This record gives sequence, C-alpha cells and structure tokens, in this order.
Amino acid sequence: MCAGAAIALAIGLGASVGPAAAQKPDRPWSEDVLYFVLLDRFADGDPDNNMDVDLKNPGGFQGGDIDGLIGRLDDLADLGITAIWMNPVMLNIPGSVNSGRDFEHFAHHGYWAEDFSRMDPRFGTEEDLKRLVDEAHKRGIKILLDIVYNHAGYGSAYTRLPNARDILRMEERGTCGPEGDDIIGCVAGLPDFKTEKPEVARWLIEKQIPLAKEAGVDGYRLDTVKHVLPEFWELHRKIIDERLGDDFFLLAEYFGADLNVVDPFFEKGVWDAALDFTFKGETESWVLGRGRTIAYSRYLQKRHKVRPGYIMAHYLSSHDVPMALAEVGGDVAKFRLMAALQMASLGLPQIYYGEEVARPGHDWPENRTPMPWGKMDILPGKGMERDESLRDFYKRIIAARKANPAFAHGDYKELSTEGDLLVFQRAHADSGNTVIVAANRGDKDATATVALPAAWSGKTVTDAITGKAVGKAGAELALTVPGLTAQYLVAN
Ligand SMILES: [Ca+2]
Ligand SMILES: [Ca+2]
Repeated sequence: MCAGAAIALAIGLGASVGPAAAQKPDRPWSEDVLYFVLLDRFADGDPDNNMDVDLKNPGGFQGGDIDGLIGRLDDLADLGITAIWMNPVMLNIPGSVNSGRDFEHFAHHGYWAEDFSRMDPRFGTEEDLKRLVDEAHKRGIKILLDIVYNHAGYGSAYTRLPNARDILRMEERGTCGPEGDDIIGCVAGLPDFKTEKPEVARWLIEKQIPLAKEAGVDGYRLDTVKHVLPEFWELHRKIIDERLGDDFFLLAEYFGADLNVVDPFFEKGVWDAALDFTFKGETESWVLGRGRTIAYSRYLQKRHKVRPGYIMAHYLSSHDVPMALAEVGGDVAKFRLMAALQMASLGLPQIYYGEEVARPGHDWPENRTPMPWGKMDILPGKGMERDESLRDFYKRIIAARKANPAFAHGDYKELSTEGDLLVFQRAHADSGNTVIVAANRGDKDATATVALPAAWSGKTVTDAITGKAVGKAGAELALTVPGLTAQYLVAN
C-alpha cells in the first residue's frame, strides 16, 4: 500500500466516526408490508426545490419530495407499514413531452432518466436520501430505490454522448428494434439501452450503485425487467451481491407476470421477489361477483406454488393500473373486502399511497392524484378528503397480519366455497399459529359451519379485525358473516 492510499484510508475511517446510522431492520421480507409512494404527489416538504410545479396539471410536477416523505414517516409507522418503495430519484429530463391528451407530461414519476449519477433536485439531495433511510430505519422501516436499466428519458443527455449509437437504440436515429420486440424495441419510444452488451450492462449497473451504497438503502425495485435479456440479470445479481451485499433485496417488475413467468428467474436466484400482476384482477372480479367462489379459492391456493424463499408482491392499485376503489364502483365496503383478502394472502402486500384513505382517481392520470391530507397543512393534497375509518381498518388488518405469522408463512386450506362466502385456513406449523379467514362478497349475511383446528378446542374464537369474540371453539364453528365483510378468526 502506498502512502497516499494509507492517508486516504485514514481519512475515510475518520469520516465514518460520528453518529451511528440506525440499524438496518433484519426482519425477513416475507413479513413486510410495502407502501409505494410517488414522491411528487405525496408531500411537499421543501418548496425551495420546486420546479415546473403546476398543481392543475395532472401530468406536471406537484412539488412532493423526500423531505416531505420524511415528515410523514411517523404516520406511516402508525399505519403499520414496514417498507417503502418510492419512484426513481435520479435526475430526470427537463421539460415536458406531449401526453397525447390535453395536458403536458413532465417526468414527475422519475422514470425518464437524464443522468443516473445525480439525484433529481426536485426530489431532494443525497443528504435527504441518507436522512430518509436513517429515519426510516429508526422506525424499523426499510427503503427500496426504484432502478431503471432498460431505458433513458426522451432526448436524455445520454442520447447526445459521442458514443450514443454504441449504447442506445433511438427512434430519432431509426435504430430501435421492431415494435413489439420486448428486448430491442423502444418501450413507449424511449431510448433503449443496449443491455445485451456486457460493457453497457456493467456501466449501467455500476453507475447506480454509489447512491444506494451511500444512502444505505435496503434494496431495489427493478423497473421494466422483461425488456432486458435474462443474462443481464445474472450479471446484475453477481455485481449487486459483491457491491451491496447478498442480503440486498431485489423486487422485479415483470409487467403482466404471474409466478410461472418469473419462476425461471427465481430458479436462477437473480431476484428475490416479483410484482404479482394477477392478484388485483382476480380479487376485483371475485368481489364484483364474477366467477364462482371455488375458482377464486383455487387461484389463492395456486399462489402458494411460489418457489420457497421467493416472494410475489401483490397489490390492488399502482401508478400503471386503475385504482381498485374506482374499479369496484367507489364502493368502500367492496374495497375493504379486497384489502382484507390482500392482507390475508401469501406474499408481500403492497399498498399504493393513499389507498388507505380512499384516495380518489381511476386510470392514468387520475391514478396519480395527490395524497389526501385533509385539514393538515401539507401540499399538494391539502384540503383533499380522507377516509379515516378506512385508514383505521387498514391499521387493524395490518396489525392482525403482523401478529399472526400464519398470514406471512402459513399454508392454504379451503374450508368453504358455497355461494358468495369464501372460508379458508392459513396455518403455520413452526409457530403453531392458525387463522381462519371468512370473506362474504354478497350483500346479505352468509353462513357456513367449518371444522376448527384441534388446538383451538375450548378457546374463545375472536375476529382479529374487530377484536370481538365470535364464539367458543368446539370441533366445528357455525359462522355468520355479514354482507361485504371479512373476518380473521383466531383462537385465544
Ligand atoms: Ca418540493
Ligand atoms: Ca430493452
């Protein structure tokens, strides 16, 4: 080692002395509840970083930032969530593109990178990101960075590099692959990185590591993974393991995928989890009375075929699909039923910001309305109505999920699928925890008599959502489930 290196090392060590960063939460991801935030629409903590803000433009910037999210961490901890995924925070392209609608579309969502090595000042600084991670960790909350390797933003600085042709396929140069080609086509006309070239792959991966490493984030949510060759993901895992540690969590967005589609990737271990694109549609359909209860039950059971150690993250709404509450006609009772089924199902439940307070909106751009803050003096959603009783319901179902390991780890056993009433059991042998879930999609009371676990004998059966006793456990229990409600039955 030369003298210079020794000095640099000494300075490096000196710099690390100071207030210790909060411990990373070591809870397994299978036990987490994930909350997805579009920063721009959540909370504006710092008006000084606002640029191009136009509260009237659904495709424009509305001022939300990391500082605003930090200010709401206590709320989120109170809700019970244990992990946050926020949209990409790298510098995005300036200005707007034509939305094809009657508004201009700015990069408010963060998916149109201008430069991967810098933070977008509209979202905050590197210090803000570090502070977010530390403050979240203090509350036992993990943070996921959203990472895009497939494409850059429209007209991004990368398209003007002298070697742009070597690293990108571009519409303006006529170098995009055939439309509809998942890998070499240009998704939505965006400049497509030649990720099949190892040198481009390494550059893209390395470029985004320093921010993650400095801030100490817990993992990545990986955007548009199906538009990048599988070999890229093998190299990616190898580099991430080396640079960020083999416990660094990777959640993939393979658009439209069910577990059969992502299983070959799980088999190779390149990701830890993938978004489940089936749960929303199947659950909405069942709650809306479409299809037989037994078919929905078999669907829920099939989700348990996920490869052990890997996770499907199931959601009801996101920035790319219509809001679930609107999909069920704005009927909050139906939406509660869906939320109860989500929180009772295997996987990593993902809540889209504001769903828990009945945020209004339907399809793009209305699926990215501001977080409603009611009377709180927080922009951009100040004055927007909040459904506090729905939030309270979410608190109770999340608390029940966390209190009962059977929800995160238990197997699935169908108990009754008569008519509109679904009753299933989740049982976890290691902890001895069992929950019986009853959900009634009809609007009238539904009844069923179900066999109870032998271990429940003589105990009081309680609904873990309401905390109310529903009966004494014998060999069987006669259940009455009011219309459009769910029960989480536990024994105590
Ligand atoms: Ca701001
Ligand atoms: Ca591609």
